[in-house]
Order: sequence, then structure tokens, then C-alpha cells
Amino acid sequence: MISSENAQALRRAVDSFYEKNRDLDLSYFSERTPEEIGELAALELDESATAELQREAKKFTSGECCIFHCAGSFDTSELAHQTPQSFLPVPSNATTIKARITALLLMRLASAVPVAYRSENDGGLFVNLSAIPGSGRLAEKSIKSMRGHTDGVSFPFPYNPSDGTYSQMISPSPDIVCLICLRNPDLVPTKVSEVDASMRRLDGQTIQELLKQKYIIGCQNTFRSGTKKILGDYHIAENAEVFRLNTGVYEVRFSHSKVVAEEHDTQGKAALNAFEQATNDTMADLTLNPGDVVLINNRRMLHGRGRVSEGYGGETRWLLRSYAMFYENFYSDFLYVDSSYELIP
Ligand SMILES: O=C(O)CCC(=O)C(=O)O
Ligand SMILES: [Fe+2]
Repeated sequence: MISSENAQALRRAVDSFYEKNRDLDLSYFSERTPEEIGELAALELDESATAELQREAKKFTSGECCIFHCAGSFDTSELAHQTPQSFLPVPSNATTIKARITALLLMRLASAVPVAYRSENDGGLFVNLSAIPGSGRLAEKSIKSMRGHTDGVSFPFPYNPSDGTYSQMISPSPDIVCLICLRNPDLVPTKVSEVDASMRRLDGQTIQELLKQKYIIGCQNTFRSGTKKILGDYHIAENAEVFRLNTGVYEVRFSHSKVVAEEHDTQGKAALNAFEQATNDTMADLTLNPGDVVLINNRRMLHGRGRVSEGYGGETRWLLRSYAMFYENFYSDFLYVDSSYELIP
């Protein structure tokens, strides 16, 4: 967690950048790429804040911490717009613009590139997370509690040069999930569980099982229609591993409902159940307040949330979500040629 002095320094930097760039376009990024916006906003930080924030960010980038929580890093006192009832569009007003610039700045400090997937919400770099009315799958999901999961779960782990070349043009799932809290009146908890803590509860055989390339990983709901449109069918990963060991560090992809073992694979099923139990046992509340931005390591930590209260629009719960890739895992080959941040598919 950053100090309140540094949170104030972030606000000053973003205010100053905002005043100089009043006509900034945060929907199509026609003039400046999201990465450039983060870079330029970071230049507005005063020197002492830069040094301290960089130290904090580095702990996250190096993997020493799985979460970079910047409480109170932007101001929400002027937010008048009602909570949207769909992922897009993100309403454009001073509060949401500054909130997004703050997130881009923090990604920059964390040595990460902002990204989106064209197959999810039409490639929107920031999307609203709020209650969606109606009866479809996405509407129902929008208020349910969520058990621990990683985002983009059916997409591969980052390309590892020692594995040879990548065989298909499916970008890796995001390294980082960024949540920005605009409203959370009922203090619905965001929940997090560190993979290392869960693993300490697993025996060696279970870990070996989860390293095997034999699971089937279904498509995250928000990617369903987009992957169907772009790839011809819902994306699904077969012969997939849940854990991978990458230079001495265990990385994970997991979602309770999406990752399954083959019908007769009792050992695989038992291993998934054991991991599920371990994640439930290690889940902790991380309640976000308006003005908080949090970067979550999407390979070393699972995230979820408590149930969202009844009601839509008005002043109900409203987060923004974005993704990022650490520089070392970002390959521009995976970008659409006409975009500076949209990954294939
Ligand atoms: O609403 C939240 O707090 C998180 C939602 C989430 O994790 C997701 O939509 O994948
Ligand atoms: Fe998620």
C-alpha cells in the first residue's frame, strides 16, 4: 500500500497532466497511445514521489509482492454521473478520465504495457464493472459473487523463448488485472488469494498433477461472443496445464467453473478439488474504496469478489477494469496492426 503523501503526489501529477491535455481521447487513443499517456503523466510526478513510488512498483514488478494497492490515488468527490449498466462505454468526465490516467501512470511505474483483447468488449481498454440489468449470462454474472479466478483463463501463459516458437496467434492472458474503484457504497469486498499460500497447502503429487498438460479450459464469459466472431468458435484450451514452473516461480491459470479434467481422470479431478479448497481457505478481503487503484498479478494471485447488492445505475457499485503485460512478456507481434494496445484475438 502506498503512503497518503504518495497518493497526493499521484493526484497532483495527474491533475497537471490533465490540465495540459484537456482534449485527450481515451476511447480510440488516436493521438497518443495508452502507453505514451502513462509515460507522460509519470513525468509530472515530483522527484521524491517518483523515487518512492518506483520502489513500491518495483516490488510488484519483481514478484516480491503480488499486488500494488494505491489507495486514494484519485479523487471521486465530483463524480456525478450515474453508474453505467453495461461494460461500455465508459462515461467521459473529469473523474473517469483522471482515474484512467492514474491507472496508466501506475502501469508505467510497474514496467507494464496497457492492453485489451479485441475479443472481449470490442477491445475496450477500460470497461465498467457494474450491475447489468436483464436475464442473460452476463447480467446474471454481474451481481453474483465470484470465486477465485484468473482473467483470460483459456488463453496461454506468456511465450517462453525456451519453448520454441508460439504455435498459434492467441495472445497470452494478461499479466496484470487493474481494478479502479469509482463507487462501492456497500463495501462489497474484492477477494484475493496468493498462489504460493495455496500451494503450501498442497502435497507434491497434487502439484505434479496440476503441472500436467491435460486439462480443458473453457472460455471466460466475457470472451465468448468475441472469440466466436473472430476465431469462428468460443476459445477453449485443450491439453492445458493449470500450473507452470517458470524460472523457479509457479504461475497459475484457474477458474472454478472453467477448468475441468477429462471424465475418467480421477487424479486430475482430485487435484483441481484440492486446489479449489486451498484457494478458498486462503482468500482474503481487499475492500476497495472510491479512489483506489489496484494492480493484481494475474499469474501469482487469484481474485474474486463478494456478492453485489441489488440495484442498478444510480450510485451503485462501479469499478473500471483494465489489463497490462509486463514489458518482458509483451510482444508487439500479438497486436492488431491498426491498434497500439489491442491483442489478438
Ligand atoms: O467485480 C469485481 O470486483 C471483479 C470482477 C471480475 O473479477 C471479473 O469480471 O472478472
Ligand atoms: Fe476477474
